[in-house]
Amino acid sequence: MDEPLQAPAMKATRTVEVRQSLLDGNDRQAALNRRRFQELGLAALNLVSSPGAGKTTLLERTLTEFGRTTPCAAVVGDLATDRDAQRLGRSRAPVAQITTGSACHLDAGMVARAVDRLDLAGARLLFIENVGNLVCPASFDLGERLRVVLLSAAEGEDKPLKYPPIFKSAHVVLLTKVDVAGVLGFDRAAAAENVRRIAPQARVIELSARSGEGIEQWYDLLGALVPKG
Ligand SMILES: Nc1nc2c(ncn2[C@@H]2O[C@H](COP(=O)(O)OP(=O)(O)OP(=O)(O)O)[C@@H](O)[C@H]2O)c(=O)[nH]1
Ligand SMILES: [Mg+2]
Repeated sequence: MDEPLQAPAMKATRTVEVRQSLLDGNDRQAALNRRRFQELGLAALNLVSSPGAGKTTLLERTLTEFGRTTPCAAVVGDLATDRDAQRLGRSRAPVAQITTGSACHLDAGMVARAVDRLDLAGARLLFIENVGNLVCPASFDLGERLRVVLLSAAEGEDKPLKYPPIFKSAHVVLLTKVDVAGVLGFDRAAAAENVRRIAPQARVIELSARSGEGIEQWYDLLGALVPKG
């Protein structure tokens, strides 16, 4: 009788231990990344959202417009293809694609290896576009200075209430695709209120990478983040 009762409990304990040591290892590498970015005079941003919330579209515009005066670089993670790296590379910024295979998030080691492939001379900001996923990236520090969570008008106002960990970990929340908020019946004020309830620490910016509404606020925030000197 004892055996079948004990086995699942032991398995659960081991799973927790393995997960904890994975996260500890990631935190150590994230600290190394953070120090490396500091030494390079670089501020790193980790962009997280569900698939299709508009990370790459915002970065395409940012690298072209903001990147004109402030050199930037990007690392982008997807399960497969280098489509996003190709899109971002049109700006002529240094870009590295990470293909994770089946992993649903980036970890600090993947970012370190991708950064090895980039010529970061002169770059002041490093954008890290995470794999589209509103759950797993919450637990993985990449060594970023700022975590930016995107919530698009197409997803509904309730996502901060339903996926709290990622929003609690955000420094900034971008409400994206506000150009189509009306047609989608997306209540911008209600969404911002839900973010404030779950993540009172986060700065909220409503923007559209398509129409350009709100984009100056985003650029002001990036400008303030650029390391001095
Ligand atoms: N109307 C509108 N559409 C947008 C906006 N930003 C992105 N889109 C569209 O949303 C779709 C997804 O955009 P992406 O930028 O590829 O989204 P993503 O978050 O990078 O997606 P993944 O990398 O797959 O997670 C594309 O069809 C974009 O054209 C916006 O501001 N307004
Ligand atoms: Mg993308």
